Amino acid sequence: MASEQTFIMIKPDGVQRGLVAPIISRFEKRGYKLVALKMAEPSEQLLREHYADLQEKPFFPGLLKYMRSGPVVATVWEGKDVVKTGRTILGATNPLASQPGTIRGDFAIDVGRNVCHGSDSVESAKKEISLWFKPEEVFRYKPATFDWIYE
Ligand code: YYY
Ligand code: MG
Repeated sequence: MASEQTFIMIKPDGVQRGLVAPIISRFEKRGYKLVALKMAEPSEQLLREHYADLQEKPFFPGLLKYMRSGPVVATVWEGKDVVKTGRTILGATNPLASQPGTIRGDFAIDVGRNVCHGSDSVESAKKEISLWFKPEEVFRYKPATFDWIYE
């Protein structure tokens, strides 16, 4: 099986609101494998690279301020179709448009406080993982549950 990876981040509001465990738990329970995790206070430079495609947007200064308002928890998850399914687990960018049962649909209201980030494509996942983690911080292992999750 091709081992796809995605970058999932709990944003400062998610950390402050005690949502680290519930967010991680949804990925674990679904069957995805945690391969990297750390708390960080991202620099402005890192965030400008992370959100490079949004630099010209009117909300960018507010996004930068929000993302630098406290520590975040950065994670990498691995498994079948994890990039697309990860986005489904998070919900829509605007929490008010997110279905109940998704993280944003259950835990958030405003788009500028949407508690989590997830890579939007396999290509951006690769870019984001290499931006936030050194290669040796991303682990390789076979979980004991593997054959109970994949046929
Ligand atoms: O990938 P995702 O986080 O769902 O949305 P993006 O379009 O990449 O925007 C990144 C980030 O920017 C979003 O999670 C909140 C913020 N944002 C905003 O504050 N106002 C908007 N109108 C759009 C996005
Ligand atoms: Mg995005």
